[in-house]
Amino acid sequence: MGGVFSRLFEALWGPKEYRILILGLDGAGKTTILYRLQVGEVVTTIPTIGFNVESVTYKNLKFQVWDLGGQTSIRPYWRCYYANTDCVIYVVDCVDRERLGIAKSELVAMLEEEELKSSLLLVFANKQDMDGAMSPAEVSAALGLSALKSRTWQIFKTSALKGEGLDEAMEWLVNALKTK
Ligand SMILES: Nc1nc2c(ncn2[C@@H]2O[C@H](COP(=O)(O)OP(=O)(O)OP(=O)(O)O)[C@@H](O)[C@H]2O)c(=O)[nH]1
Ligand SMILES: [Mg+2]
Repeated sequence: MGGVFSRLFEALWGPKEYRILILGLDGAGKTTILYRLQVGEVVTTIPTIGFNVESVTYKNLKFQVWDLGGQTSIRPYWRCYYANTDCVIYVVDCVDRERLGIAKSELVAMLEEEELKSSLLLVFANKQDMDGAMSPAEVSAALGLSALKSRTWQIFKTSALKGEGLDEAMEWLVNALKTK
């Protein structure tokens, strides 16, 4: 029955566009990831004041991807974008050990928000190309991911610079959305 309605919906309004938010502390690599996903290249970024939003198609699914600025003063505005989010991509700079605690508290606060109750969570353990980068297991433990209840989540090691790990993560997302 649901299939009939979704086909009817698609016929009338076109395929559903999934909404993704890319969040994480400043400098984690969010904007670099957005444009890696969209144009497949590394672009030169400047710190994001506000947001960037782009349409990305992957495996025939359409995504509206929002990349929000991560500086301390901008983080309170993240919540303005939570409604109707299908997936949060939370980006962690794996060489920024000092701020892992802040990354955790921002993540925990975000996941408590009612509007994100049914959102999937993808964590990108980014900057894996750099010496001394923390492993996904270390990041996962530091963020307390295994304690998350009733949340579908996964962590991937990525290098936005080299374009590594992004395909695997998007593959997981496509499958997770299908079974959501
Ligand atoms: N070595 C390495 N550098 C990266 C990687 N991803 C991003 N960077 C660099 O990290 C810096 C910050 O990247 P941005 O994408 O601008 O970071 P952001 O998360 O959008 O930062 P805000 O907009 O301030 O929230 C840039 O110099 C990027 O080139 C990566 O995987 N490896
Ligand atoms: Mg940015």
